[in-house]
Amino acid sequence: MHIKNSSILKVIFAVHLLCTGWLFAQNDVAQNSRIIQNIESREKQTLDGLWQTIIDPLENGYYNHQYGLRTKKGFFNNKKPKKPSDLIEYDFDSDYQLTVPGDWNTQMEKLYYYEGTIWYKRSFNFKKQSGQKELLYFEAVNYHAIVYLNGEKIGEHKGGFTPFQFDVTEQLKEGENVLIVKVDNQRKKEGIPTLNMDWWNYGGITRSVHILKVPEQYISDYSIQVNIDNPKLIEGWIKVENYKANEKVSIAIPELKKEVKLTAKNGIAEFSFKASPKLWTPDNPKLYTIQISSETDKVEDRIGFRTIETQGHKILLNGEEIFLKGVCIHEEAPYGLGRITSNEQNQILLGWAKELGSNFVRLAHYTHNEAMIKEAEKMGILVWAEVPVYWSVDFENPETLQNATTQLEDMIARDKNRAGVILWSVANETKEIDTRNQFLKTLTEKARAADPTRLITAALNSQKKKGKGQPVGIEDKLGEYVDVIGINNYCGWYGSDPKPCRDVKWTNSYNKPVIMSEFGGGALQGMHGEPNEIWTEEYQEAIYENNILMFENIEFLSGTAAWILKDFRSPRRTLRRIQNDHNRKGIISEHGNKKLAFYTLQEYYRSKK
Ligand code: GCB
Repeated sequence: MHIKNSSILKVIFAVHLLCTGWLFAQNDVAQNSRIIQNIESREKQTLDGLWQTIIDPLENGYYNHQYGLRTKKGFFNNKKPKKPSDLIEYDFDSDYQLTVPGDWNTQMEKLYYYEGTIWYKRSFNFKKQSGQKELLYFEAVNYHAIVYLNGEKIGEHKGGFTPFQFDVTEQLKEGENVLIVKVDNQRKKEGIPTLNMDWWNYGGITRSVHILKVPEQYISDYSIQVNIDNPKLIEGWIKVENYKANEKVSIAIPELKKEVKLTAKNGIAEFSFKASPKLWTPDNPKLYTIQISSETDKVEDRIGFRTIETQGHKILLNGEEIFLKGVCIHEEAPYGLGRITSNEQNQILLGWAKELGSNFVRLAHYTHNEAMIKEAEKMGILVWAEVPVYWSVDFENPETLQNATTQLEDMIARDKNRAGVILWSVANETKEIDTRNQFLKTLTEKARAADPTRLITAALNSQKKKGKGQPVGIEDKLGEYVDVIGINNYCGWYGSDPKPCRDVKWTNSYNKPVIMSEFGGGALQGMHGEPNEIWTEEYQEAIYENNILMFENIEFLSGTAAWILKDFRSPRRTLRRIQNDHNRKGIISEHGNKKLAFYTLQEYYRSKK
């Protein structure tokens, strides 16, 4: 859809939204996020560091022998023997320790393949302050977290890659507090992701945990960007939690000499004002300091302004056509393994993407850490952000849809102010069946309702060859619902030799841009041979050379994202002498060594306008 000038489509869409009740929900969803915006600018107490843990594969600390829920004997009570004859069959304090943030699989050899429950316990001192609220904020826990503070259950969360928070003002005590989290990363049919995937199911409290300190009336959320039709208008809203009637708020952009005073009605102040910011581009990723204040609170952010839209087969950034020169990234640490735990690791991965000549990354296959998105934005790299609706999801299950929707909305809520993010992806390689079409249609609608300003996409692999020597056709029904079509296509790897790829032609049933959202093949870094010898760097290089020739023949192509920047761990990849539990399609090895294909793609991206 050409977002800017398609007024007829807009009217049809609005009527459709009205009929389905979405239009009324639009602002609610966008302004009703479950998490506070911009934790970076908040005063906080960190709960990172060593936690005491108990490995509990049978969930013995949660269920009794009859599989009833435990009460008094639950591990969440953190009981200690009071007299010598007391029988208590667990003790956090003499058990293993694990570091937070971090996955458990790479911290202890015996947890390498572990999927199940581990209990985490952290004691900490806290100083209460009157007039202050405390929010317990988890940046991510994979997958199911049940959280107890001082023996009381305060909530639970499912989904391994999005943040969640609890207001713990009531439960938090002056002095010592005990926080216990049951973390379970067992794969479930109804989960998002589901049972089957091609990455390591790293378990644990994988990202940081904080206690955020906010005033009683606080700025919980805001949205700020230029109008998508008019970049000389800055607009958005500010939300105050526990607001007073007619709370005074303001927004200032000192560099533009702008300060706008507002009154929040029912806690929300909407704004729209004229300004002429320098627009954010990959070559000049300009960010402005923004100050938002209420009567009792203040936050600061760094914001970029840009427009993004489609026009036929083109993607336009600030009104100008852009070709997305990209690479896919898993959130796995460079030079080593396991989940990313520091911003330096984000910087290394994105630095490699830059060196490749990329202006774009696909952050596969789930929501990456917030610092990664911010870092990409600072470096001038456009972002495709994604939820783990991957392969064989339980499309008939309404709970699964609810879970996917929550993950999508939470991702959008967290990153909606990032100019670098241009695409929300709702799915990867799902089977073209009616239940999936309905499920993903709903997700595209939810994404659009939460954020009508960005493009919606999905990575498809349903393209079909129409016969020998015939073109490959993009006809998937989902093409109707997305703005940009992602195509995963392994020409030269799965089922064909590299050479014929150069002659493959494509057709597109939709007047929409297409991104080749995955392509490539495997190679063991350092293994050399003939270009027809599988697993050699030369074979992988031949795949890249021939795919690049094919790309030049696809006139509706508006971007490519190679699979993948770095070799990553996957238990699907069992071939011991080559894979050794790694997907070898990286153009860089897990040790940071570049393969030949890196330079082939670099040459293409450096020459491509
Ligand atoms: C795909 C998937 C990706 C896999 C990749 C592969 O199509 O989207 O998650 O890792 O293929 O290596 O086969």
